[in-house]
Amino acid sequence: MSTRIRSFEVLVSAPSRNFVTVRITTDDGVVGLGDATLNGRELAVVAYLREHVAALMIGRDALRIEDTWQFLYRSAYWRRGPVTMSAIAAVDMALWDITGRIAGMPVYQLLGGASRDGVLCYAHAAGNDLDALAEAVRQRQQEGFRAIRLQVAVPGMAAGYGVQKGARRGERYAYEPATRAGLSVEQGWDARAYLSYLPHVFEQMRGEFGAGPMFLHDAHHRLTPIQAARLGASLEPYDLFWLEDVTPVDNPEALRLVREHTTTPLAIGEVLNTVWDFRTLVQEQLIDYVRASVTHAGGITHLKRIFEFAAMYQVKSGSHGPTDISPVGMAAALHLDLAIHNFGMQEYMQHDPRVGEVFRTSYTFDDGMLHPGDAPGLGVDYDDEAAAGFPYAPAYLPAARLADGTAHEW
Ligand code: GCO
Ligand code: MG
Repeated sequence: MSTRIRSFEVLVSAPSRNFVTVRITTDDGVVGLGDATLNGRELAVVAYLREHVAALMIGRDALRIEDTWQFLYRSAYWRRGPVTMSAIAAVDMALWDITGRIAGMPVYQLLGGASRDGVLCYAHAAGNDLDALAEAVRQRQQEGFRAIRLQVAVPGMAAGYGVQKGARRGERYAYEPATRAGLSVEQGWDARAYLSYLPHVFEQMRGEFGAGPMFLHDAHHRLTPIQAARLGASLEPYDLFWLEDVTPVDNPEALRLVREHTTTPLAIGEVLNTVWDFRTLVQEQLIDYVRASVTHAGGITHLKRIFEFAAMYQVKSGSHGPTDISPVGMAAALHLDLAIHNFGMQEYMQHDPRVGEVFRTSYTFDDGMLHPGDAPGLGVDYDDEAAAGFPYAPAYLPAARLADGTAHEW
């Protein structure tokens, strides 16, 4: 048996949106997949992998997962950042996949086995007004979701985060931020209007749906720390499962102020990539959920490290799972979610059906919970023929501006 790496491919396809996939094959023909999709900056990671990683991987032992992670991280010399950490993540996932396939076991078994029966996940509900939002919530509940993220357009504001222009009511795929229609679409932002409207939104939704469903909300880095503190405090009566990305996390100390003013649970981290980025947030217990993704935070090996670090401080996991994480990244997250002790919640935005033509998955959804399945490895296969029908096309994330034209966090 030879577990040496024979080929290293970087595949780009766009079934409804762009995905970057690493495929590693051993001498014996065992194949492993990894997700390297960095929304809106996809080709930077492709170049990193093709030009700077591929040659280093040929001939290495695919079973040396930890050593490969350390080698790629340390030998790059330059530290951290989304491009590097997504590239390393994809290689790491592919090696776990290969190891699982050789062992004949799902990856979660290699990670210590299942710590729970399934993975609690939340869906998105978005609406252009409160009626549309309520309809979306009802639909998600009918689909079986117990936890739902609520986003709504704010009256008087050109666009509300999380709602796509022209989205049909209740539409499951209503939110796909990356647009192919030319360059970045610009949206308006008005924090005063948002802050006074949001408590009313949650009051209405609790009134309509009662105390049962778990509700979440994402402020997408748009508030200053004191605005974030006010939002958290004003939403306390509505019992949020978490309030996400209330303020930009370039400055983690800013969360101290937010924390002093509210007991609404806080989740942060989808733009962070390493355990070091989480140090202040976790050690000072400034957040309740680590929102990093397996795709952008160094793969299974490194995200596990981040979650275990967080566990020491009673901080739980909250893996990022938007549509810009491919089914390979999603599967990797689910194996990890099932195995770790301090699991909190998994985001499950659900891909467009075309994604399933390229990526054949084994994970299942039932009664509000996901399960990675018991296929060996990650349980995902890539269909080259189908992928050929969905070529890459540049796509951009939106941008936001204040009413006077000032550039703002989107
Ligand atoms: C989330 C997110 C995403 C991001 C997207 C950016 O909580 O799911 O905020 O939807 O905007 O992943 O690429
Ligand atoms: Mg988010």
